[in-house]
Amino acid sequence: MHIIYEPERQRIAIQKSGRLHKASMDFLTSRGLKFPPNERSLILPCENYDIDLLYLRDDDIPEYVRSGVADFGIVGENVIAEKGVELPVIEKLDFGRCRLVIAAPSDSRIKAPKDLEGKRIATSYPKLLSKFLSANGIEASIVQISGSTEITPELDLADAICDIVQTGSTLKAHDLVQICDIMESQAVLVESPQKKITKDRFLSLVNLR
Ligand code: PRT
Ligand code: ZN
Repeated sequence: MHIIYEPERQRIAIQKSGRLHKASMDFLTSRGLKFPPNERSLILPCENYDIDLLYLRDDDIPEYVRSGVADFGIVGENVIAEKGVELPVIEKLDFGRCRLVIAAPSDSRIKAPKDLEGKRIATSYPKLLSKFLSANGIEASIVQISGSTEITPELDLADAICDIVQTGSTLKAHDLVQICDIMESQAVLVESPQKKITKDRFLSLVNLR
């Protein structure tokens, strides 16, 4: 598909599918934006404003917004922090709330952060984990995997995990106990540092400026 670049249109990057998709759509429609039903398209034009939605993997949203390809994005603070991208936050959106924690099997000797010394920790958040470990003077090896970290201790790929927790039921199902918190997170509306004059139109439209 050939996408024509129309600089006067605003682009808002949101998660294509997953935990933040519906709440992101609901936020935009609650501010008056109307969208047609979408089956497969990765770019969805707004029906009543010069705005296009970009449907992306959440991990890609910070880079799209940083580079200015998207003017705005809705993404979890955890993802922005892991990518190490500085983006101005316009509004905290009060959904997608979760925590990044370290957890270990309940029968393990790992009960506190210092017990992680020399251990293997599986995570999809290697940068945030690495920062936490160095800030606490702990040397441990990071096992980087892309998801389902909770299974790694029982398969002996790791001694502990560093992952997102919301209700705690996944930890419980794998007999894992939280050792410490690394960060709290929620979805945020971020704007690109690349200025566009028309950006203010969107912000006043959604009553944010
Ligand atoms: O496909 P794409 O890359 O876009 O999506 P994804 O699979 O990477 O992310 P997705 O849809 O799972 O989550 C998107 C964002 O939602 C995350 O980056 C967080 O900001 C936020 N969020 C809120 C969560 C959770 N709650 C959550 N519970 N992200 C993940 N989880 C997972 C967690 O990884 C663990 O496996 O849910 C499990 C734990 O949940 P509880 O309720 O059992 O504790
Ligand atoms: Zn992702």
